[in-house]
Amino acid sequence: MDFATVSPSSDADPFSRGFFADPFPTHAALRDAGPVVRLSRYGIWAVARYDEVYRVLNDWETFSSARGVGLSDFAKEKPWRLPSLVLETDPPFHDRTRKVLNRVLSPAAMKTLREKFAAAADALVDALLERESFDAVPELSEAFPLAVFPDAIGMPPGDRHNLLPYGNMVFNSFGPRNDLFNDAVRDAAPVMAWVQLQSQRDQLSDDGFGAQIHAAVATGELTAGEAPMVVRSLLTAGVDTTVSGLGAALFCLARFPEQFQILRENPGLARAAFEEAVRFETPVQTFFRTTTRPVEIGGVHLDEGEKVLMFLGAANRDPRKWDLPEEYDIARKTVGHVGFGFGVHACVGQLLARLEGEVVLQALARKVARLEIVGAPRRRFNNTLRGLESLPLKLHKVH
Ligand code: OVV
Repeated sequence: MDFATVSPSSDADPFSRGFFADPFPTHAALRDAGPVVRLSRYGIWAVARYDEVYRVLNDWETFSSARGVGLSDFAKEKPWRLPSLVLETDPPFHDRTRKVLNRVLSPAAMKTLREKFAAAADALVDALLERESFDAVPELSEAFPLAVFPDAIGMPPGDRHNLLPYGNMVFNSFGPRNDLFNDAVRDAAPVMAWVQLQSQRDQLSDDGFGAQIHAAVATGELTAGEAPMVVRSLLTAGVDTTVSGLGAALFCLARFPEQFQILRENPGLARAAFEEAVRFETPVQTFFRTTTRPVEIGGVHLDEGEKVLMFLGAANRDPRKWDLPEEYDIARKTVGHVGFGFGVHACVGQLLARLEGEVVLQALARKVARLEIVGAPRRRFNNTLRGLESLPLKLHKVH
């Protein structure tokens, strides 16, 4: 293709507070502008329609992760942290670390955790039912992952709260060097050192995910240097994401009370209700890829070495793909949503995330008559994650 193609362009800033407060009109405009759109502010390409997001996710040979899945191109800029051995790699190198994580986070592994997680969810909801009202972000959507996930990893007690600012930092770092990025990484050194220490074998119990990752050194699957880095990936990707996912589910069920009543009548829909919240709110809103060759998307030519921004949240509400995408409907067939990505990099922790979501929503479905929002919810702004800072809530008891 050596003829000029006029490609759609947008001056939208998808990393601004105005956008984060209400991304949906811009999502619609980007989808309607064309299958691929130039974002003039950043000199990058973007895909916001379902079909193109799906295509980019599923073609790792053309759309590489090894040059970083944020705006920064590792071929041109030094990464701000040591690149992840799973997120920021391509096959075949990627598949070695991925294989270990697939095993550690397998369906069989989830089975061993279910009872413990369900008991923790029941206890937390029971305690919150005794309260007049509470802030569901710190006291439920953050408290639950912090109560179960560090134990599942086998982390030592104490300091576990550091996981939240650490995740916030890393997810901000995928964006441009705006104030969110700069504020998040300003005091990064101590928390980075803390995470590195937590990732060492001698810090971890003998029976958690951490020890299981380190065991892959003995089998020759990982080197001794790689194992702590793979543990780091769990510590990075495992908390803020599920916090945002649980917050999304609570916010949905509180705003759509008829859906909560459907869930109460059939607590077996808890997993579906969580999944639909992941589609509807899309906790991880965006990731980038970098083109490894010249490629055409919908008649538009992209050069090699171009950053492509995938709007996962826009794809999950694309009316070309979904019926009534703006409705939270726990009976919807959500199969195919891209809230956990797709392809070789699809969320490796998605079974754990679903387990957490399921047990919390089951506890609510069985114990709570109604969720009432008792104050103004506030958004938390992050370059990658969509979530809440505050959700004042009251749980009404079943009588
Ligand atoms: C999916 C994800 C998000 C953030 C960090 C990582 C992975 C990692 O592997 O470090």
